[in-house]
Amino acid sequence: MLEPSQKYMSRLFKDGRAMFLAYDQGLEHGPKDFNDKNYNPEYIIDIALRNKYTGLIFHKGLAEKYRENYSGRVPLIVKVNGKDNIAKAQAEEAPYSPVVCSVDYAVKLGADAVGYTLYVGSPIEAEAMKDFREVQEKARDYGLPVVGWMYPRGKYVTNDVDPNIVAYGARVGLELGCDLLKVKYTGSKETFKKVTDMAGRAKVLCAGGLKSDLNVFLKQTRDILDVGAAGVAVGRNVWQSDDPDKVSRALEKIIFDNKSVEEALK
Ligand code: FBP
Repeated sequence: MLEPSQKYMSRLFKDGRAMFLAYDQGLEHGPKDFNDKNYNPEYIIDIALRNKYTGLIFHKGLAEKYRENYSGRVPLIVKVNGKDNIAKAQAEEAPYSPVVCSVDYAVKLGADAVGYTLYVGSPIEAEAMKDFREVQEKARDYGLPVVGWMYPRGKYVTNDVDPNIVAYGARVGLELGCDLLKVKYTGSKETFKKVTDMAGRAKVLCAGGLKSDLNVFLKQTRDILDVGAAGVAVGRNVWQSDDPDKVSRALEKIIFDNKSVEEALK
């Protein structure tokens, strides 16, 4: 197969739009992201099930242990590479995220897509590109969509949200065979258009980033959709909120019903 199967793509998208709940931060950031509710994967799964998420992003350990809670009820995206955040200085200089789950195993877990973080521009990017080639081609054997976390980073990247660098990251994802690209927000609608342009036929999803003011986050979401993004893959702005259902419902209205921020908050 040279493209992802429609069976999977139609689960991940509703009318061409996607809304994924990301919960890989336990590995990527550690406990500092969590409070006394959201450290528990069951709390996150319940948010996904109560609302209209079209994907739940887990590393393999959560996918295994919490299977009975989510399986068959929300599409699963398995992150197949990952790293912790303890050797921070090294990660800032030369980031590398090893493969921690094979595509074969992701399929056994019932994945509807696989996710891979590529630190574009890292001094050891060549290693990651080889890993990614194997992941991407194996995913094709199964018709599984490939979601690329396209994150320019490392000592040669001075500003990881510079529009030119985010757009370059998106283009790298298109060139390497990603079907969906998860990128960071560039700060404005105008600059984000360059990112969606460079992404070509790959679908662009925006990460949420650090928890921000709800209006600011929703405006960012409205803006990225207006310039061609397909949706969001968001974590902290939802599950660090005191009212994750309110955030989720507003996102649904913007993403699936094309509402304005004001209408979404009514
Ligand atoms: P958020 O919406 O919480 O920012 O999550 C998006 C995400 O890409 C996660 O999937 C991932 O764990 C994290 O951000 C990576 O963040 P960082 O930029 O610190 O590597």
